Amino acid sequence: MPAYTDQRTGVVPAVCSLDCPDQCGLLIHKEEGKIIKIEGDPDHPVTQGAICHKVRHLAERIYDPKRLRYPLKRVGPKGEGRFERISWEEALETISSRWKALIGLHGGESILPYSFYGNMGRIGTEGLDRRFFYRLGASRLQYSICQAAGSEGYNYTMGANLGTDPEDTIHAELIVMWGINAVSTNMHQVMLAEQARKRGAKVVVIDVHRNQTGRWADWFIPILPGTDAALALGLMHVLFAEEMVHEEFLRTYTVGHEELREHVKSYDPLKVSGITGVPVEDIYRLARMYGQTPASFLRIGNGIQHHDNGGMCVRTISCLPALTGAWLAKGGGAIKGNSGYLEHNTTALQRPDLLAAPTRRINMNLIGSALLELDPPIRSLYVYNSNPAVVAPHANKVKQGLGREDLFTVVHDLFLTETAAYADIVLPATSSLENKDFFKSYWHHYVHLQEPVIEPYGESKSNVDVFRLLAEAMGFEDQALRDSDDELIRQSLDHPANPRLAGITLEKLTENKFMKADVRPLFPGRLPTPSGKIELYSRQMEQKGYPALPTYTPLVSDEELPFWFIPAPNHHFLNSTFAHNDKHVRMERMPRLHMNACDASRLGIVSGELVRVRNERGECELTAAVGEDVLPGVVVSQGLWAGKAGAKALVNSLTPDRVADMGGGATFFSGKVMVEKLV
Ligand SMILES: Nc1nc2c(c(=O)[nH]1)N[C@H]1C(S)=C(S)[C@@H](COP(=O)(O)OP(=O)(O)OC[C@H]3O[C@@H](n4cnc5c(=O)[nH]c(N)nc54)[C@H](O)[C@@H]3O)O[C@H]1N2
Ligand SMILES: Nc1nc2c(c(=O)[nH]1)N[C@H]1C(S)=C(S)[C@@H](COP(=O)(O)OP(=O)(O)OC[C@H]3O[C@@H](n4cnc5c(=O)[nH]c(N)nc54)[C@H](O)[C@@H]3O)O[C@H]1N2
Ligand code: SF4
Ligand SMILES: [Mo]
Repeated sequence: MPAYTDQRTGVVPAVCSLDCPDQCGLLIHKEEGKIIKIEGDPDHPVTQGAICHKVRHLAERIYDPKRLRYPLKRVGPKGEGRFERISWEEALETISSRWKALIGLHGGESILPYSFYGNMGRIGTEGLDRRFFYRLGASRLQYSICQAAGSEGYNYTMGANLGTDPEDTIHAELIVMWGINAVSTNMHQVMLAEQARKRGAKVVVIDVHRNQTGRWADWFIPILPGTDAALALGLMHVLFAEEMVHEEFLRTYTVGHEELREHVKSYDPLKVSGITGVPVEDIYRLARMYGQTPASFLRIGNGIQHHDNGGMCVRTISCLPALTGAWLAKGGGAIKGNSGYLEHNTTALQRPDLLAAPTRRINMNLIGSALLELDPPIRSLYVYNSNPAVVAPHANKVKQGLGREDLFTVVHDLFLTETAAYADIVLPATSSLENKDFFKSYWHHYVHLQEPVIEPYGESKSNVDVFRLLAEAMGFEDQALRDSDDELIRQSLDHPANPRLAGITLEKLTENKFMKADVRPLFPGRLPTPSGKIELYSRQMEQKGYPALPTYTPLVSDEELPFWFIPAPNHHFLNSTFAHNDKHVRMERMPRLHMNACDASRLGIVSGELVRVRNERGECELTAAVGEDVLPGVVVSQGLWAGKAGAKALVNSLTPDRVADMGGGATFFSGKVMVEKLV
């Protein structure tokens, strides 16, 4: 079979590599070897031919003249962005000689890899890179910036990231989008909900911001930040009090329902209304809707878990479907994440045995403090698949750390990002359409194969290729660091411990491009919790010092400032990806601050005016958008702006680097700020 790269003109299949639950099947239209159009694969059961604007315009990013073509070395001060072209030989020689010297003097732990999911391909993102840094004996990164707190919380209740099959949610009769801006961040869940709606389902959105998802809902419920656990407990109070619980489901599939029944007596709607800002009658109305609809589905978003109390909040909400037995109805239940179904063989892929002795683990949410304060210090940082200068909390601390003269920094990326501006050496990365890799969604149940569809851009190289070259330059002779792409994919998919992947092989994927895992409904069945049941009461949590029952804990109020600040994602960027691409910046227009009309009029602020948002960590300038889309005392921005348009709009300069209650998670949405007119 000819390679897709040889096919100069025509349509070839692909998969979207971005950190987005939808993981779409794509069709790439080529002419003379160049991409001219990208569309959704109409034959993919979840994509159904539809994709977002971001990726419809992905070719603008792939052929953006600002894209990196060659390795670079820094010639100006750190952060300024002045670089000179060098060869790959010089780049590899510089890196390996610096690292050999550092390892000799200070040990491998003086080097820290920093990465996330700029590309979700498994061999390039958590494959050969892990092998390489294990072999190097580097400090290890705790991957906690995204869903860590919520996953841990959900897992105490359900045992793993296992939820409803999204394709079944067309049968749901009530859909609650809870802390998720799905119109922007999970558009195919919205398409599925639309199908359910046509059959009569109602859509409820619970959010601190009436954004496009709130506007799309049948019923939008505004809530105060960080109070969702109290709302969930209030709903449980009414469900038990009005006998709307599924007693048989509770007896058969849960532990601790008697304790929970007692416990939630104290969360009466009056008290809960005082905490959440949700009117008492709305709490009753929602509880009755939920209690009287067998096929109710909760889509639990990331918003609620980027808070000090985020883990417990998700743990609490995830108990709700057990009360009504919603798990038994087709399309009922909940999704926080579904990655538990598609587990591949991470031990074979990542080879933790290559690490000779345990090394320290560094929470990525604390990267600023880690660079500034750790003893013994981090002396070299290798960044790939991530842009920490923009995406990590407490950005001014991060930049100060990256600015350390004695820190040897290497950044591998497609663009000269804000992080790359601090690098000593910058390496050009291929886009996912130039590589081979396999992909698994953390929401739907499909596994995808990506084969290169275009030639590498300039001298750019994939993550896997770079780590193979670095291994060679370091003199590492292990076969594990020389395995081919195909071997890495085969080793990952060969996982007898997960029968759901049986039959999904490299060969079959090459033929089919995507395949659905063999996923069965959770009930009847045994969950991977200690008891095998849904743990409404969790001994595990008790042993770790958490309350054993779902509980509401108020946010940490670190400063006496008037506004909760929620810097959420936007529609046309993906985190900071696309924030450097003119087309996407134009579509998004400008960085805004949504505020309530009462607050704005008190401060003499009108829509369209520039305002300064600040706290003790930093400040930024945003354009006021005044109205009724947020409650008084709450301000919301959208998007991780970067490049020129984002020069003064670095929202993470304001966010706290406290860690959440679980998983070492981030608390992006638990900060406080003041807002003033910019005169
Ligand atoms: N267009 C686009 N799509 C994306 C991304 C992107 O940047 N842009 N990012 C991708 C990634 S990495 C992720 S993790 C997901 C994230 O996508 P989502 O799961 O949607 O999570 P967030 O967008 O972080 O937050 C969702 C919502 O939570 C709300 N929120 C904040 N605090 C609270 C609270 O205390 N209570 C309630 N009820 N709501 C609250 C916010 O206003 C926001 O509307 O999206 C992915 N998809
Ligand atoms: N204020 C605030 N901050 C947030 C969030 C928020 O909601 N609010 N969301 C947080 C969340 S949920 C997440 S997941 C993080 C995400 O943070 P990051 O993972 O850092 O996401 P991006 O900003 O998209 O950066 C990804 C980078 O990887 C590069 N890249 C893409 N493909 C490849 C590749 O194949 N190889 C290499 N070497 N590089 C590649 C891209 O060009 C891009 O610069 O941000 C977090 N930060
Ligand atoms: S970003 Fe999400 S919705 Fe857009 S194409 Fe990729 S997977 Fe699909
Ligand atoms: Mo994320």
